[in-house]
Amino acid sequence: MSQKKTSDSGAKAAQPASEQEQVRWLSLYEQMLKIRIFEEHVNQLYQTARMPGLAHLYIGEEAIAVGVCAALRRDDYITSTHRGHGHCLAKGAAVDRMFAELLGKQAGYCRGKGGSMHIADQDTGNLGANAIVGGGAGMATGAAMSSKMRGSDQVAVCFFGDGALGQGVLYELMNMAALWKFPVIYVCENNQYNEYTHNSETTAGSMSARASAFGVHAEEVDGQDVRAVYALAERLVARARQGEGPSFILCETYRYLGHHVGDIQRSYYRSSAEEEHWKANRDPLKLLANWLIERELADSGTFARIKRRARPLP
Ligand SMILES: Cc1ncc(C[n+]2csc(CCOP(=O)(O)OP(=O)(O)O)c2C)c(N)n1
Ligand SMILES: [Mg+2]
Repeated sequence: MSQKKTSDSGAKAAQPASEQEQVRWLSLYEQMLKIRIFEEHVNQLYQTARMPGLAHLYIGEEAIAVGVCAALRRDDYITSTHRGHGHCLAKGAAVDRMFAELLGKQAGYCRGKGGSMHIADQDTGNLGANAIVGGGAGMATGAAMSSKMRGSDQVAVCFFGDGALGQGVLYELMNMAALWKFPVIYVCENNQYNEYTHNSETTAGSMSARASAFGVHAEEVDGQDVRAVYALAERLVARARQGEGPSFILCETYRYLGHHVGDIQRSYYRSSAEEEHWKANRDPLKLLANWLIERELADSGTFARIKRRARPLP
């Protein structure tokens, strides 16, 4: 089975964007910004001791959730992770109910009983975040199996981190999904770290080859380039809907902040120079903004308007 590298969405970029494309890219920018601002607020809530427990922030990785979910319908399914706020928002969750859940309020998605790592929302096809690393794989594969048995054309997406590649259950499920051609897409968010350990110390061999070994179609993408993620996801979602079976996307990305909000002293496992490099050169919002400005599809006024709209709460 193939393992392709989709690192640049530039092929289309040389041509003038249609109005429809412009609207789409601006919408993706707005969704990424909404997630970023949401996460900054969550960090603030933690730092001011107003939020019970911890949260794992998605800042830096926004292009993956947004690019993939933009290729899905509302009735398609996702499963999420401990770092799941971005997935929930990108799939259509409401910001106020998300905050309510994080704050343990009755108005939250799980009546405040679940908190940051257990947000589920049936209305938007979100089968739930999961504190167990790799724990969403069974649910997503099962949802895809159900879709196939019901003769529906719904697709299921399973988001997980590179650390989940160490969970054996993932391989049992990929094997089953490949054999029975389930409409499931396994999206690996390779942010290089499993908690405080670089994955070079935990993960042997090729990540994509682990999927293709089971006959799961595997592709790699620059997870900071939302246009590339969207283009690839759209192609693989269409493939799954047409009954062509499961696929695996390896997204290269980086979390800007700590493993969780309390992880503020990180120098013992990674350098600030590394963090600064990603923020300065590989930021998904900056990359898309620069592309839009270069093509005269947006200017400072456009971004100011988007910023006003993207504020999580009025
Ligand atoms: C089965 C299981 N083992 C260990 C843990 C503790 N744990 C929480 S997050 C994490 C690392 C996850 O790394 P990765 O999957 O790469 O996700 P990331 O945090 O980088 O997004 C671990 C080991 C857990 N939650 N579940
Ligand atoms: Mg990781």
